[in-house]
Amino acid sequence: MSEVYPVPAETAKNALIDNDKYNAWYERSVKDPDGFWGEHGKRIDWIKPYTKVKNVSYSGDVSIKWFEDGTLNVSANCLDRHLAKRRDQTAIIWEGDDPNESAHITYGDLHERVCRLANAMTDLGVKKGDRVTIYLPMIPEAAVAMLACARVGAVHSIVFGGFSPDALAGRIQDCDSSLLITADEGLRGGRKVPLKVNADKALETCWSCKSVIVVKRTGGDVHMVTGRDHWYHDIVAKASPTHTPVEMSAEDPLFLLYTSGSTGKPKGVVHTTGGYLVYASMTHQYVFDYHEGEVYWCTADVGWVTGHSYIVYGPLANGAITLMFEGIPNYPTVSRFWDVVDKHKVNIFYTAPTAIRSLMREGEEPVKKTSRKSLRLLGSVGEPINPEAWTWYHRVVGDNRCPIVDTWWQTETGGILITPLPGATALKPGSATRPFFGVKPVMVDAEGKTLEGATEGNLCLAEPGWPGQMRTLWGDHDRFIQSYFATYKGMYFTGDGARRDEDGYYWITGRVDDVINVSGHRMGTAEVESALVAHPKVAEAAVVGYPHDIKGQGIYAYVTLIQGEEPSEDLRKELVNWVRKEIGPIASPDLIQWSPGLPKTRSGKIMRRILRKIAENDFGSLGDTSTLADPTVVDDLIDSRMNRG
Ligand code: 6R9
Repeated sequence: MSEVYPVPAETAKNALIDNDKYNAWYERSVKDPDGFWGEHGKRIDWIKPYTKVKNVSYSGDVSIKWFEDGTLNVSANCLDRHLAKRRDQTAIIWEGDDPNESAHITYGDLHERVCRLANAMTDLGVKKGDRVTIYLPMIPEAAVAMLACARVGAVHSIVFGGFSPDALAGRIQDCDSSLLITADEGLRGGRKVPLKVNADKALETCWSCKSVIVVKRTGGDVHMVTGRDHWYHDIVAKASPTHTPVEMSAEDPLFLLYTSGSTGKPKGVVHTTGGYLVYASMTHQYVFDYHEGEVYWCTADVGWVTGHSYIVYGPLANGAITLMFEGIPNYPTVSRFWDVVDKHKVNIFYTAPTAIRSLMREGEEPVKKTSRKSLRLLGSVGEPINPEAWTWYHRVVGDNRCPIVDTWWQTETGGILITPLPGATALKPGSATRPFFGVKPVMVDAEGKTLEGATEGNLCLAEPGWPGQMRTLWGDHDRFIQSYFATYKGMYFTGDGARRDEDGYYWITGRVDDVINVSGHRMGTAEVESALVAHPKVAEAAVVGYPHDIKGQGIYAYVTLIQGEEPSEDLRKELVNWVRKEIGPIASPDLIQWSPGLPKTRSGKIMRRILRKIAENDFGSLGDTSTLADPTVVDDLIDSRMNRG
């Protein structure tokens, strides 16, 4: 039995939703989705109100539509509608990498900046439906660029600033972006990131991209291509500060975001306008129990879905104060997070387990020497949080006072799906607890049989569903159906395994497909493999995850060299750097094992189950190895395994 943390009295006093309300709302949301979402859809402003609410089918061709005959503009919802009341209220608190740099941007300022960029983009020929790739550091211009796209009806695709030129190029090409918005350089932990240099390299192979807008962040020397490249500050200075938002249909795409799947090619997840915004704003309000005037900080990067829904769209749709942080948790010191909390009087703090674990390693003193008395609620996202990290977060960071919302969701789901609500849910360390409104988790076994009661299995989601769900994969609806709706008929398969306990609480156990989760970043093992085999000395590679103290999972690569090549320390380093260059630093293998042979079935399939076990240093229970073409390979691999911890 795990320890239970009841709702603290202080939280219960002001909470938006208590347990009775949760139960009543949940029941209605799954029994009468049209009634429930028909009401809650009104939390945002519509140009033309919807008359239809839900039109969803998880079978056949799979079609997901919400509020389909309504029209709206997301930027108007995040900005214009707040101006009467909040023109002078802070929208974004920006905290720079350098602790001496920060800024407050009001709703009025933000509105003007977005209008100017929207006009400048229009002058560059960007129209409704065009794709715009954003490759920016964590600076306010990133939010401005997103909202300017939404304002003119362009579909943004943000590429994380840590990705390589090749990864950026692939994502620009896949959606034929006509505009790229980037910066001269990024700044993280005192180090410069050569964004414009990377962008120039990427654009050598991107014919669709006709214009580049460059934000001056560091003032570093960059090459500007005449006719193609424009300084952000020049074009916005010339642009008009007012702009009429473009009327969009609820089901027009708002953004796409590439994420890793179990094959090599990243998937372009498509989110649309109306349902996404309703869901992002509603979850932001209720999961974080957001109250007027509170300072809310999500430490994610806008390059990930968490940054989209919970730094920009959810909070701004709610007229909240959202903090945007350019830096990293351990620069200039390991107290940085808590210094920022004190500096800006942060009330709600949302981060990833990997950050907690890395700070936990530094001991309590760097936390305890800060006040943190403004904190009221903590959040976690990105990977399972181990109970040890959870209790440290609760005790040391939250001084036993702040509830923790462990929020489970995915790029594909647009918003949080399984989570505690602070005023309603008793917490169990390590459990994401219960479903949000409209979300119907179903546990199935490998054969697709539905499992009832306390059980363990694969996590699927059944109808009715929630309006923030992805609609398709960019340009590949078949892959969308195959990836998510083909494994278990009539249900969305999450790719995660889970346990449901006797109280109906969910415990996410991690991915059951070939996706690994490294420091909360999703990585397809196939992506790392294809980067490795692209190296001229590599014949074959197999990549699996293994338990890692800080990162959650580390990347373990088995590499077979081509005939005549000898393993060496230099080659190992070369391969690590190669993968960094091909994909980005987040994909660097932690351990590389030289493998003269890989365990294969007689039909030539690599038996990953065995490779996973060896990487986990758990080779006592390899299971059935009788189908192996050459069972002696396994003994060799065990003998030279890299993880003996
Ligand atoms: C939001 C985000 C999605 C995958 C997901 C799961 C893991 C996310 C989690 C969690 C356990 C949580 N995950 N939150 N696992 N507990 N609270 O992270 O999206 O980058 O698409 O990753 O992350 O495995 O399937 P994304």
